[in-house]
Amino acid sequence: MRGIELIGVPSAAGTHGPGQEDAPVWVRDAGLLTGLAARGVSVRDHGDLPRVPFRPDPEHPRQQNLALVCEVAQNVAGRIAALCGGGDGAGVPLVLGGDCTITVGVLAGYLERHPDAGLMYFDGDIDVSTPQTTTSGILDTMGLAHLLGAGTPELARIGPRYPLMPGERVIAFGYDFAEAPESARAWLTGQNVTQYPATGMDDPPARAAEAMAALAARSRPVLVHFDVDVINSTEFPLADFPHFNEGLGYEDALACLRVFCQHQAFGGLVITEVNPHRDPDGRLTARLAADVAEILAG
Ligand SMILES: [Mn+2]
Repeated sequence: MRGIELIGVPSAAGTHGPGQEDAPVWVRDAGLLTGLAARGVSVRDHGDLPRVPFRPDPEHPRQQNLALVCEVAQNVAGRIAALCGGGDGAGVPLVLGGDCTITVGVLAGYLERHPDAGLMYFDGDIDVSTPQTTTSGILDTMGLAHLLGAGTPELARIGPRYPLMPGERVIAFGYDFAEAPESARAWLTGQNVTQYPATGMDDPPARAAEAMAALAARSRPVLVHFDVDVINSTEFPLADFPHFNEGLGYEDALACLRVFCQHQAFGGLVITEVNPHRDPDGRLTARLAADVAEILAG
């Protein structure tokens, strides 16, 4: 069993309201750490990066808080590169977000050590908006676009190369058509990103195994971006931005996560978009934390 290098990124810089800046502490305390310890998983907890609460940014309506988002991403990149550089004894990174834009920073750091890495983008959204095409200006709807080199150069060019990821090394898994217009899906196809939308998906764990095998065959190790909004909010309303009656059921989503994280090529997990404000009594987060601990223990 490999150990875990844990880091929290308490940032809501890239989103539309408060909450996610408190997620890393919330998830740790919901039983993640005790669950991992109880299963004998060795965890090195590197603490949290500086807390970045949400703030409005009316001066930049098409790229809200871009400078802050880039600063957080740069910080994350530096920390991840250092954590992954610990030699053979280094565990796999487990990153607790924070909004979705932190994954751009995680990848930027990860690629310093793993230039052939793949990305399983397990998310209820397609995230291919750009400051040119957006209506909201919210950067956490733009993460995948920037990873693939589109969007604003300040964010797309933060890593060791440009674009950060070739499309062939990315799979978009679990987004719903309701949040992904045909034009966005076509753009992603044009980037050679293989897609497994949740809409109409039969047997999600089997599709997850197929997707993971395909990605691992052309890119290793595989980093898993897990936005909890990939889970139907009607059943499990923990995500910052709800997706009601869309996406995967809780059990199916966690079964897919299990497939990704227990694959031989698995190389790290980023958990994003947990909003403690959606879970006042902590029950949803406790369930998620227990299941994630069980999955990571293998
Ligand atoms: Mn999402």
